[in-house]
Amino acid sequence: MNPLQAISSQGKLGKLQPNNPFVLDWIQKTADLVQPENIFWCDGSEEEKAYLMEQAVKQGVLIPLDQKKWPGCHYHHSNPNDVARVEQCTYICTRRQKEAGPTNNWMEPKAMRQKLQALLQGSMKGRTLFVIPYLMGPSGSRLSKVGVELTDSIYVVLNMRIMARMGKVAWDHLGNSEDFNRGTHTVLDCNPERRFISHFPEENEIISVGSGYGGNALLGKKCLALRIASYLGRDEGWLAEHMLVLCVQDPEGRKTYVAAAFPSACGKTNFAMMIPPHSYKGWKITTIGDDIAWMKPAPDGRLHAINPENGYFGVAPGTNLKSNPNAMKTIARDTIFTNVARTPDGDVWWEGKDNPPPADLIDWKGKPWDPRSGEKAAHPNSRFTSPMKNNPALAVEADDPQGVPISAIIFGGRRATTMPLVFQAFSWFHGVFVGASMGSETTAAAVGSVGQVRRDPMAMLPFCGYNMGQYFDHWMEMRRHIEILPRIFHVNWFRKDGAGRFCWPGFGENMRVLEWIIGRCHGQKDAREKSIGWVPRFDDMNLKGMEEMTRERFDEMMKIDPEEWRNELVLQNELFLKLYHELPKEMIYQRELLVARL
Ligand code: OXD
Ligand code: MN
Repeated sequence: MNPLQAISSQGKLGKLQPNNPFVLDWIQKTADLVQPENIFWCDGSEEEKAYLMEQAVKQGVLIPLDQKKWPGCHYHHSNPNDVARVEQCTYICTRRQKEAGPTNNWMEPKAMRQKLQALLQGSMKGRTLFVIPYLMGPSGSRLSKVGVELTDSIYVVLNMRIMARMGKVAWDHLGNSEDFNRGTHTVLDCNPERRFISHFPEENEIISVGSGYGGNALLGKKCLALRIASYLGRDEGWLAEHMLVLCVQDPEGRKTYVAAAFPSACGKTNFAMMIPPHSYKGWKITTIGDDIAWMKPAPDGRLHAINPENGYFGVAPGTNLKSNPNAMKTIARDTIFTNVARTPDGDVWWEGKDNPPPADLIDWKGKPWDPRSGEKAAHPNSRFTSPMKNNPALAVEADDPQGVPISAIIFGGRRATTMPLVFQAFSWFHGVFVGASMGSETTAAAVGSVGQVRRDPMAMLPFCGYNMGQYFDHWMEMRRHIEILPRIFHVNWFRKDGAGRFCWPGFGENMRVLEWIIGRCHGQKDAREKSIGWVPRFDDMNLKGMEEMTRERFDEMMKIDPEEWRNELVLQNELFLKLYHELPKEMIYQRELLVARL
């Protein structure tokens, strides 16, 4: 018997050990370091889920909700110090600092490993080490990747089995190969002083300690599918992006696939699950993914995208039957709610849910909520974790190993000023510049101040696993490998008028913008050339039924204000100066062209 078997769990479950010698060797070394009492080898089965759920409830990690109202659903509240991604504790550990670039925290790998080694030493004494084999992407896809996460958090296991394809499917995909991501995670004592989300892209490895929060602890998501994958994508000729992917089907049955990058908590899930307004008879939107896209040129000459995930880790506040009816149906069963408010009889509530707050609400910190306190009942970054298959608008292509051919790429930020509702870039290079110079207001998805405009290139600032300047270069370079290039657009749903009201109603009405975008891709919609790109005129967009959208209001929403753009250029320059040494020349050229046009 090998030593790993000796410390494997005693019951019938938790025994799916692979034969892969690289996996076994690494787990043995990790187990020797963290010294767990048990090793539980997850198989991803329903039986295992029932067992782990029961254990999590016994341990008080999960609270079952009212099973009539919320079948299969559970509640979790986290340590109040651990509610969001921590960019200041997130590191890219490459041998040379230049490789990580000026937008990432960097530490020399040996130094970081030493620090982590000390923290990991004996950290799982008396605890169970769960082995989570998982596959990012559809089974059988040339784009999919295997990861193995070792964690001492049962909450992480139960979330990972929603977010990724977990169990035998991953071992089968891996076979005897050495090509898998090694992920080690432990919550330790959940102390922000001892919190490190460390990436070693050169070794395809992640070590995350001190946090149980989704983006820091579900290692398949931001750590592997974005930071490590972006690094791998650069070397292997593909793109790992913070993008939703959706399918638009028009009344003739033609399908067009769109990828869109928005920063965290800016409505990607809502956009990916959008229901078109009533007047759009015969139009249908289906969801391929709501957060991450892996895109690679395919033999048909087009850029094909898959969603590496298998579930949604969405922001609860603001989700309701008007903003996102499909999400409300998705979360109605088999969902884990984290840090929303709850009632003693097993209901959940958050700010912006359809109903007013029920009496006896317990806030996200577990205390009775006083509506007069001025405090939020649910944390602004409270979340739901739901299986993708619950989504009534799930695209049939979501599981297609070939992925879907992308016709349009949309970049978008949350901007109260400056940015019009929509414009189209003149070319691929100009589009890359538009994405690279994107700015957005910060949100509660990361610890720190909320509402400040910062540069967030391609919505990847917190997620790019290497030098951002090289990342722009990689985007430019992709042009040579894609025969039929997607068109590139920029949108802003959040512009405000002089009275501080949103210019555009958003949500389902975004279909009107999408229709113009699709039309542009197929050469069926007109536009006017402006300094910043191609913009729709009032008559180019379908605004039927939007009485409030007069020509004057439309013009105000689309205005390119010279003063605001002068300021924008200064702000863009801050990032470009930071990246100056690695910035592709084309980027500087595009900037000069914009200045000249403005
Ligand atoms: C997320 C994020 O959780 O971007 O998707 O923070
Ligand atoms: Mn995200």
